[in-house]
Amino acid sequence: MRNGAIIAVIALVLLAPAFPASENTQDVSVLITGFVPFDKWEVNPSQLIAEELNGEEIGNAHIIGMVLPVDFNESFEMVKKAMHTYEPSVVIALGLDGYSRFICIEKIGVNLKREEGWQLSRIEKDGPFLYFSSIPTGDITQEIRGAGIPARQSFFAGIYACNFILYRLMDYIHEQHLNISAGFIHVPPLSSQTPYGMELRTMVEAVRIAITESMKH
Ligand code: PCA
Repeated sequence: MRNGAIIAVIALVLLAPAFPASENTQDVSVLITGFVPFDKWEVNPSQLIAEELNGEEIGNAHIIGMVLPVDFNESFEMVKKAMHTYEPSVVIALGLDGYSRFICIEKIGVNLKREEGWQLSRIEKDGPFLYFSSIPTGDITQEIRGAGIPARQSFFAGIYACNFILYRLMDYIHEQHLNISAGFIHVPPLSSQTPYGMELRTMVEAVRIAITESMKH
């Protein structure tokens, strides 16, 4: 009897990983952020994408879309709070690159920011010069292109709010040892904004692909 009980416990322990509890299949969350309009851009497509994806289910992930102010510290504080509230396994921040005609999957965040009057300073005084994003940028680029959407990997996210959020995100994840894949995607303007722009639904589709690929890692 005693031996039987021990064998049963051992069998349960060994078999458990093969039969994950069914409640575990829906509780992954993905945080997608966009920015409000800035400079001459009266509409920021990254905001519209985050709003559109908010509440959507992709695979077994629940998407949380949020919109950030174009303010260095305030934007990152909001992301940090959301990471603690929702405990996402993937965070992808989005922003507008007004001069691009591609979806740009950013690979690198640099430790530089542009202040008022084009003054340059470090984001983190003693931080590393760069961080790599931890979403699979190559696979994402390939899959988005495979869907017929113009996309490329980019190795410079600029020195403004978008690069800042990418750098701070990677720095925080690194410092806190969080198990989160994170990265940044720049989108072009909407086709209603410039002749070289892209339709909103195409951009939303590209970000869905990025989420799917990021969840595989
Ligand atoms: N694009 C800017 C900031 C906000 C946005 O959407 C950038 O590329 O830094």
